[in-house]
Amino acid sequence: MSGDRLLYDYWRSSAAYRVRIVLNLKGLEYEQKSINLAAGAQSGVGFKMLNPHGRVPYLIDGDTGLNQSLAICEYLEERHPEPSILPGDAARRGHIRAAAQIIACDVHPLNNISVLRYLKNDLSQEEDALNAWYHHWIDTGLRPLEELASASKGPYLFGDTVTLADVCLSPQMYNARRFRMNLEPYPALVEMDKRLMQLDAFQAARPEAQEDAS
Ligand SMILES: N[C@@H](CCC(=O)N[C@@H](CS)C(=O)NCC(=O)O)C(=O)O
Repeated sequence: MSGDRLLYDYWRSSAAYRVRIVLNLKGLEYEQKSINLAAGAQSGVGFKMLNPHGRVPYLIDGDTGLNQSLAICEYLEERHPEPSILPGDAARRGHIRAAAQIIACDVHPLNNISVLRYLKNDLSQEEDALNAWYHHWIDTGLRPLEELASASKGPYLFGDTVTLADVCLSPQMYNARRFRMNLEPYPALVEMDKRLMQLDAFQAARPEAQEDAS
């Protein structure tokens, strides 16, 4: 079965990390092909022919090839509804998607590798400016999520079950640590992330557990 499912991946990609978590949560086997983003492999002809967007993750599932992590996660949810990462009624699912999108749409795109390279190489920004930029946009996303985490009646962002919002949270927390962000202002998120990282699906998806980790 895993022969039918191939994830174009990179150990440090937080967008690919989300997809790895969902595949693991749903117990779906998959093979991985590493696209070395640090070496620029995302711009290689072979990968660009497959995925003109030139970014990971990219999932091949049988006859289907898909990019965009949230689209992939929702595709997997529709194909394999249990356990659900979008539980509840339309309103609840809307809230879960909104929290996930704070990270995936409002924070992550501003801190992506190509954006940071553009700031550095084309706009001649120094390391300090890059760090200030990076931390600023993470903070704008983590603040409202900290409120959500504090108000949650369960161990995860939306109560007792792991949802798409948690799937986006842990990779973002990993990323923030990697760029030495001070996480003291977000104690509820730090605790929530610790609980999430105790789950097998999250452990197996963490960057250092990937074969291409260096
Ligand atoms: N919105 C996309 C973002 C994908 C993305 O930006 N991936 C990054 C790694 S986390 C990437 O491949 N970057 C390569 C580049 O910017 O050149 C998603 O959620 O899948």
